[in-house]
Amino acid sequence: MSNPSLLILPGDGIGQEVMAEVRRVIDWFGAKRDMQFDVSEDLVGGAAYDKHGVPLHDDTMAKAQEVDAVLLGAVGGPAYDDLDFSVKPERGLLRLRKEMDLFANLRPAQCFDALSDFSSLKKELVAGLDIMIVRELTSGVYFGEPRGIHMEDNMRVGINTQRYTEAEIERGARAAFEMAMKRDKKLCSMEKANVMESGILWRDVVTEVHADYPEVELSHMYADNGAMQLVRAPKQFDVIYTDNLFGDILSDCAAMLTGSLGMLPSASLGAPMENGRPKAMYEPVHGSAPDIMGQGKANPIACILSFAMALRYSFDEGADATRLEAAIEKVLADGVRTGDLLSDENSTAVSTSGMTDAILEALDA
Ligand code: GGG
Repeated sequence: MSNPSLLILPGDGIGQEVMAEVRRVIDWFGAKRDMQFDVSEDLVGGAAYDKHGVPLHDDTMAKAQEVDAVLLGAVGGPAYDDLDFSVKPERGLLRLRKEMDLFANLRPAQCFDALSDFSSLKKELVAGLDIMIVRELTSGVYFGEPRGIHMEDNMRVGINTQRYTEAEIERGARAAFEMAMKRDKKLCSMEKANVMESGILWRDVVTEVHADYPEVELSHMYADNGAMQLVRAPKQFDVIYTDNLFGDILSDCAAMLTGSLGMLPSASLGAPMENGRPKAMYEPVHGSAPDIMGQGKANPIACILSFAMALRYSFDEGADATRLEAAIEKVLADGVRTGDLLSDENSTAVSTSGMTDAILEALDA
């Protein structure tokens, strides 16, 4: 039987730095757990644009469709800000999500004990926090037509369209209810049904799907209230289901409850393939962070935790995913910190690779 295949797309900025660390973790699993992957690497985002003039080459797209899982770093950067939207680095990422049909984006926001003692937030607010945000990823305002900037009465007008079909809302809702069934059986759906037609439809469809999951306690919240509640009392939530744009914003908000955006992994899952496993891409929630690139300051944990999600959802290696997460928890408990994380006089400041050194050491122990 052939080894499971993994396509690595480091992308831009700190995406390249954190992915180099994930490759060390993959190597550890190969050497110490006899877990062999067929790993290939390719370009996406600005790096692909620099070489091919497009943010994702067709050959790379084809490879992504064939492998068992894609692991992506981050895309974007100021060097590409003035490019036409059709070739911006982010378009490479959106193409992968759309053409692989990765409609369910799982964004877990977990607060590790060692990071719960914020100066700006009360410890009891976030200690033990464990939320799963399910973001619809292939539709909504990111993809709706018409879109563009045109002239009207001698003025530029920018247009985006928020568009959802009931089928799109429904399949994401089913993924969210299934997730709730495996957890605390509580689902909060967030939209803006007070001001948006798509929000009204969203609320209707989620309520209809609820009939198939009577054990799950369903609530609805306007997304602006949801943002406030996330900061005010985040532990009221278990699973949150929301659309593409609100999901992007709310998960960044939730990230700060965990200590840093550098802590949040994600899994983007589609329909099952022939082998029964979902089409999948894993990436840290953070972007390319051009302000800290090349300085050894990036926190590799979000990307390493994304690999842990790949072990769990694509490779049926849940025990090894837990082993990796436990190693990260230990390292944080030991006070090892990249610059983005809360530290005190007992902490040990480390670089990007220093954090991985500590994680590998904990895995070895
Ligand atoms: N690793 C995530 C990343 O690179 N994000 C940059 C980006 O373009 N994100 C768009 C989005 O997820 O809304």
